[in-house]
Amino acid sequence: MTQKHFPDGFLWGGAIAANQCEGGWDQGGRGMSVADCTTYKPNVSQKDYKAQHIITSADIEEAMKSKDTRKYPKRHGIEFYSHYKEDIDLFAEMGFKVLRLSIAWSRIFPTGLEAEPNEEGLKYYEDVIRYLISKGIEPLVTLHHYEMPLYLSNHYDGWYQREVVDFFVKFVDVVFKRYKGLVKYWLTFNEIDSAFRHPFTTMGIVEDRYPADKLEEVIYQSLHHQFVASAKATKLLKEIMPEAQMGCMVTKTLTYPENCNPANCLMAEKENRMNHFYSDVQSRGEYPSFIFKLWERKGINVKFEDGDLEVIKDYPVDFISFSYYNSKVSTADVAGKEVVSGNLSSSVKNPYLGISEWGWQIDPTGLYISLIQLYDRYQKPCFIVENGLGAVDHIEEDGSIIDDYRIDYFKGHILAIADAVADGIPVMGYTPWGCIDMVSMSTSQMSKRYGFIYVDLDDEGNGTYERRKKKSFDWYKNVIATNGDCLFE
Ligand code: BGP
Repeated sequence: MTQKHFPDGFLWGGAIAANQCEGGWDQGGRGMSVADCTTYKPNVSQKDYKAQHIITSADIEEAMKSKDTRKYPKRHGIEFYSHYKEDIDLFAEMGFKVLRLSIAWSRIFPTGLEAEPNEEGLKYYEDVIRYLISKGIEPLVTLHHYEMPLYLSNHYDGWYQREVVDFFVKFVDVVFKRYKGLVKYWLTFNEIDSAFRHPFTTMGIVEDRYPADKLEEVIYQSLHHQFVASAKATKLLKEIMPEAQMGCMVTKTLTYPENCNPANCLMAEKENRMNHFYSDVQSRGEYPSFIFKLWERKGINVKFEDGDLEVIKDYPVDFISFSYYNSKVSTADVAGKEVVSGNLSSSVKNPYLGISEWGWQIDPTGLYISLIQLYDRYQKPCFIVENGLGAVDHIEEDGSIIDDYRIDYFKGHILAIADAVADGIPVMGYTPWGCIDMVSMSTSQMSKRYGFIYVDLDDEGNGTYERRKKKSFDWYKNVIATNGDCLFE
């Protein structure tokens, strides 16, 4: 049997996002972002992902008056804003080849409307990027990761109003010109398919501002604006830095049928097709026909401006990036079946899989299947830019953190990637989510930890922010040092 190998130059690393790690929410001239309004929600069921994310107009009013950072944990994150050198040193010690990070739009244009960008914000990211490069770490930058200036949400209906496309393109133009020659890999919208799951986080849409029967149309219209903005950003990238590459970023919510009952198979097929809709537009450059039919049936009217379809067609992404945490199971007959949670989704329980403390099903084979599906569909290089296990970690008396559960999780998933690589699928890299503990996206908990590095901070915001290596730190360091070979021994 031939020994499996990861390709030379495989981009091992980790992923973080400004809204969950940066903090410094009122420093450096940053404006308020939608993420500053999300509260710590320990009591919301993991199965009710809608309730984890819902934000009302009254919640926003209250958040705008408050300076509290405990109630709004994303305002402090893990203070990467001031700790970035220490954190990057630790990433470099693990041997990272790449770090996925995001730029907070509100740090560059505090309301989104300013005539000139905020130099302090631009300088901050330049410092971070240059520091990464000085340590041999390639930056992979997401332009829009679950935050936008709150002002645009309040005054332009988030992504619903067309002008926001121009505001975003202006932001992107400034960023590309400033970081030209420094950043090779870019992503436009993080998990663009979250539009319906949490419209506020994804596109600044406050659901109570629209009649319930209009909401779906509002979201599709906003999504169209994001697709246009993504294509325009890709066009700019090709003009400003032809050597750089743009990726889309989708949540891979792989759905299995519960059994071979054709009704269940059809249901799963339709869910997978809907999951692929977003990358279909961004990668193939075309809306799939079933969406037009769906809009027709539902009386949804999405306005396209002249040139929209052309720019989407002419500027598809170069590679497919995605997050993968769990698979799902579909059945036409849910009655009496146990329901489990997942990343932004719920499903009936799959009896063949283990489950995380947060009820997410653990399925490494599903990652291999996802890579097959995405590569067969698009024939473009794939990049796994999020994957990981949220777990409660315990500090032993001697100060160590023995997170074998996390090591097992990663081992299974990296071996699944190796299977895909052995099939000839071009996988560019792997950036596990939350390579350093940070505030959870859905519930704003700190206790849901993903990192190789522990951060001393609890759910109530108490702690020293001290960083500490977990057992998985050295384990991952060895995986990178051997380019994955240690896993095949
Ligand atoms: C993805 C998001 C991330 C991240 C991750 C884990 O959907 O892109 O921002 O946080 O999920 O989710 P959570 O933090 O809610 O556990």
